[in-house]
Amino acid sequence: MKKILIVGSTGQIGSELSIRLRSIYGRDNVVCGFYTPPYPDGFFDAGPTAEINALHIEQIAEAVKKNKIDTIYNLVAILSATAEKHPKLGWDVGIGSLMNCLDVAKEYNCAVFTPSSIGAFGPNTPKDQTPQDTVQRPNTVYGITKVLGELVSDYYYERWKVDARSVRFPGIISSMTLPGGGTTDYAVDIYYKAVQGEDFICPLQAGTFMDMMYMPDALDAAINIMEANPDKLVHRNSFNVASMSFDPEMIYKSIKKQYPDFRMTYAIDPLKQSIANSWPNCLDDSCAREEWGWRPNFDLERTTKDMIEQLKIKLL
Ligand code: AKB
Repeated sequence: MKKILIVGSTGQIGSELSIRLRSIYGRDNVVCGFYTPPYPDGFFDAGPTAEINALHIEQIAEAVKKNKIDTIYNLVAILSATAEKHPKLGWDVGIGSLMNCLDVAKEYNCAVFTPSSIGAFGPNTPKDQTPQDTVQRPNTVYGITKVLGELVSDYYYERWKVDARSVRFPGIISSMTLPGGGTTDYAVDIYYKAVQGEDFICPLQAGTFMDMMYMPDALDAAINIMEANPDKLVHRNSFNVASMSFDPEMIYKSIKKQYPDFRMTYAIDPLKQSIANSWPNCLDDSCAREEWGWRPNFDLERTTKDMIEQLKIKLL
C-alpha cells in the first residue's frame, strides 16, 4: 500500500484528491500537508495531517521520515494571473516547492507528482491539437515555472532515478473548493452565479477556447499516472491530458439549458485575456491514452449537469 504525503492539500485539487486517495489507499496512509487557511470542513478529523510550509525543506523531510512516505503529491503553486501580478512570489513558490519535494524524494526514495499545465505552452505553440512534444516558450512566469518543473523532474529521473511523473492540467472545474488567481477560473465562477440566480460578467472574450476538465477526471489523471506501469512510459514530465475544449459562449449555452433566464455579459480582463490568448485551444492527448490508458468521462454537458447538482446542495 502506498504511503502518501500531499503538500498543499487544502487547495482546489488537494481538498478533493485527499478524499479520493484515502478512499483508495486508506485513511491513515494519506497525510495532508497544510499551511494556509481556510481549511476544508472536518479537515483535522479526516485523517493524518502535517503543518508544512513547502518552502521549508526540513518540514517536508520530517513529514516524509515520520510517516514513512513513498509518494509525494506536490500541489503548491501560485496560479497564472496572480503570478503575473506577483512574479517573484510565483517563481519562489512554484520553484521552491518543486525543488524541495524533488530533493526530499531523492533522499528518501519517493515518487513525486507535480502538476504541469496548459500554461507550459506559449504563443508559438501550435494552437489546435497541440502535440505532446512541441514548442514550449511560455510568456508567463507561471508557464516558465511549469516548463522548468517538467525539465527538472525528467532530470531527477534520468540522473537519480527519482520516479517523477506528471500531467499538464487544463482549467479544472469543481464544486468543493474554489480555484484562485487562474486564467480558467471563469469556468467555475459561472456555475456559482447561475445557481445563485445572479448574472455573470465574463472576463474573457467570446471565441477564447481553452481545454477544461471536470474534477473527477483530473483526480483519475493524477492517480492513474502514478499507478502506471513504468515500463510502458515513453514520456514522464509531462503528459497532455484533455477532455473538453470550449469558449465562454459554449459554457453559457450549456448552463442556459437549465437556467433559461441566466444572463452573461462581458467585461474583458486584459491580463487574463492575454494569458488565454497565449495558450492552446485544445491538446492532443494521444500519448497519455497510449502509454497509460488515459480516458476522460466528463464532457461539457455531463459536467454542467453534475456541477449544478453539486452546487445546489452546497449553496441552496
Ligand atoms: C490557471 O488558469 O492558471 C490554471 C491552469 C490552467 O494551470 N487553472
